[in-house]
Amino acid sequence: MDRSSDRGSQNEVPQFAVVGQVNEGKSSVLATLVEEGDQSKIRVSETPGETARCQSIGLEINGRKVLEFIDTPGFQRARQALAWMKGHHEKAGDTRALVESVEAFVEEFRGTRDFEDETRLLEPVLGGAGLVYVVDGSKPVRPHHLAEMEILRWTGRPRMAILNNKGGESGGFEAEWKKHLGESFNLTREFNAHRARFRERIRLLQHLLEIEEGHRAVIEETIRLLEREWEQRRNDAADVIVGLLEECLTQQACRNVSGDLDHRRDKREQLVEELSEQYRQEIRKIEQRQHRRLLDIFHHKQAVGEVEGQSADVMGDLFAREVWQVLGLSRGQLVMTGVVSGAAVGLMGDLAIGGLSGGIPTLIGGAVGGGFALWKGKALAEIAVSNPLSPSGKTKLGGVRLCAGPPKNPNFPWVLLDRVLFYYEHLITRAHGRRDAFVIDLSELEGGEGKGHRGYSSRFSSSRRKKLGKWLSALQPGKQSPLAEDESQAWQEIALILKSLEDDV
Ligand SMILES: Nc1nc2c(ncn2[C@@H]2O[C@H](COP(=O)(O)OP(=O)(O)OP(=O)(O)O)[C@@H](O)[C@H]2O)c(=O)[nH]1
Ligand SMILES: [Mg+2]
Repeated sequence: MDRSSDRGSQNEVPQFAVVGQVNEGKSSVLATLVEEGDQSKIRVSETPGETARCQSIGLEINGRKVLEFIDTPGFQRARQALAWMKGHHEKAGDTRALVESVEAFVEEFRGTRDFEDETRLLEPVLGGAGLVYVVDGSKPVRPHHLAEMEILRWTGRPRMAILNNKGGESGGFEAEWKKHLGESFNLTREFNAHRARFRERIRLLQHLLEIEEGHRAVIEETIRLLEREWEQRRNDAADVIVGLLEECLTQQACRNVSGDLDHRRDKREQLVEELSEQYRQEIRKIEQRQHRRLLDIFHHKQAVGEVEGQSADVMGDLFAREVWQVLGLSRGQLVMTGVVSGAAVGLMGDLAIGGLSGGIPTLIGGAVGGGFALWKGKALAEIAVSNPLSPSGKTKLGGVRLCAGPPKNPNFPWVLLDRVLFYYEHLITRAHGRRDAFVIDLSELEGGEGKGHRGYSSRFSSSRRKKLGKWLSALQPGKQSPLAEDESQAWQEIALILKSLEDDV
């Protein structure tokens, strides 16, 4: 067994064993650190003893393993194990190195049932891995913890301790823990398996560097690569968001119908409702598909359950009235931004001249009442149904071509943008060690003081709203694509927004 501390030439991947008392959150800490949300790859469970064997988990960047962690079974009988080691050490006349008693212990009990977990977890440590000791700082220090710390100290390996506060904000035992850990570990740091984010992951890797000087070059390179890869993810996410808005704002659901429709009001209404629903379904699908791409970018594919091959809905319905009440811009902001989309072009024009002036020839569905009153209550997300082919509304065969979409409410692009930003923020703040369902509850926004719009867009600076607005206004069904310059400026704004969300959290 090679246990030399300078183990590993430059080519070798640094190895760290994650150890600790059973059920303290070792596997969860590791899953968060290496971003592994797949339960079949790293098992996390409330049942103690879930990790029964050592398992090697690589931290991979661009398909290359840069660090190796070993998830280990938890200590179950640390006090008895330490007693055996102490006895062995005394028998040897106290002159041998402490680690020799740890080695003798593993030799003695390997393959037996007496100290199955202890021998398994100590093997990689004696094999040369650095040590990451995980404790739950929300619970008090117990005698078996002291025995674990003592055994780990005896191994002589570089070691750091992690306080994973399972109980939430502050368990009140951190000070006590730090005192004890300070005596046996080179370094003690807090890292929460359920709340740690990108920056904290990077910081933890930097700490590994402090205890494993021998691997400085590899770890520094790893941190650089991770930083670069994170930036790439943000850029990819900006692409997805631009794509989502472009696709949704230019989408319509169309159908050719017979020409006598003008005389059949009930049939017309039914058709308008069918087309509107078809349009809503298509938009929901686009939104879900693009959200899913974000899940992939942030390695969270496993966080969303599948229902018959479709990802389960994590955000509630896009067209729900409540969503439109809290997301998007206020009336005043909309007017100032001058953003109009699709059918709202006409309505906004009417608003500008103080009310509806003879209606809009292309609109045949729903009431076309006065201005913003249209977008209250149920009608908040009402879909415009239009005939884009000819002013007369006739197709060549004497039929009529009806198209549904987008919603009349000019807040549509901003609602879409706010939703995807919420999604993004939840994604980047979700730790991979969590195994509960990924749910975003927009009703959280409904609480608090006062009413009104509480999404991100209503808090943008007016110059940001204008830049985005210019691009969004050009995105309309059947219209030419926006100017490349406007699109590129919008992309940059979105990338900046994403960056600021990372800094805020
Ligand atoms: N709330 C909360 N729960 C946590 C945290 N870390 C771990 N848990 C929970 O604690 C339980 C045990 O977590 P594991 O990661 O499986 O612990 P382990 O130390 O690997 O357990 P064994 O492999 O059985 O020794 C699971 O139910 C986790 O979801 C945390 O930071 N916060
Ligand atoms: Mg485990």
